[in-house]
Amino acid sequence: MSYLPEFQLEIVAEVSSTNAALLALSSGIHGIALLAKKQTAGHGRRGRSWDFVEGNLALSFALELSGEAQSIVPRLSFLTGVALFDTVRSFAPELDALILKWPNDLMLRGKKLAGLLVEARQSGAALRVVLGVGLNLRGAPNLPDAISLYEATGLEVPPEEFAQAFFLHLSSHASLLDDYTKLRAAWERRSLKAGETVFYGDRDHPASMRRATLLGLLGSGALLVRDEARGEEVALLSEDTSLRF
Ligand code: BT5
Repeated sequence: MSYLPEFQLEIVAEVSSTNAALLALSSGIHGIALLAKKQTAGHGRRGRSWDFVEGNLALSFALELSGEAQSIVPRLSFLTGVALFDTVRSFAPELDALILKWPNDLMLRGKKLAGLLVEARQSGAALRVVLGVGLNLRGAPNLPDAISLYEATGLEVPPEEFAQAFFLHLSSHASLLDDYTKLRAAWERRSLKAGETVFYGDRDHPASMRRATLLGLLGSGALLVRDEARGEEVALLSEDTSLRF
């Protein structure tokens, strides 16, 4: 079953947040994609801010899901991660140390190249889902762990071109939404390997970070790890947990 429409890309000069702009539309957002040349108040999870540098990608796309289709929401973020990874690779095939980091980051050489934010609102029987991608194409903000594609490769990829390539990759992988086992394998191939050491916790409180061994993804989208000190398995939920490696 195909859950993904053909996205219609709209480009605007400036917006506070592409996610907020799509969520503010009351209806008819299924299949709309919004690219902003400038984003002035982008946000991440739990109210964190997402910094924008001119020439970077600020892109959101929306779906309206009814009934059983609503169960694919956790899968959408993994599918988006896979498509994002492959899009970057298509522009920079030789790029090393590109890795997906649960739940929603694309890391390059240990630094954050892109972040993904999934927001959903119930609207009558339908669930409106907006997926937002921020990717440092041209410049990284002045943060210790941020990197841009330009600084890593010297490539100048226009955001519109990146967005078009991204939707091609998204649609070419869309059938993975029907098969979680395959989707998980595709995501894990582009991510850290089971058995690697990670640190998990609330990244806004570094002292809370705990050492663990990575075990793998669960069907719900949670990440299973073994806490080293406690010796027990813990399922991490994306809303309140960050990962470091
Ligand atoms: C995310 O949140 O990584 C999701 C970011 C999604 C941004 C897109 S842009 C288009 C759409 N419209 C929006 O308003 N949002 C989406 P989170 O995991 O909470 O990470 C946020 C943290 O990443 C911040 O607290 C900073 O530490 C870091 N950060 C902020 N801007 C960054 C950047 N440009 N590059 C790398 N790291 C950044």
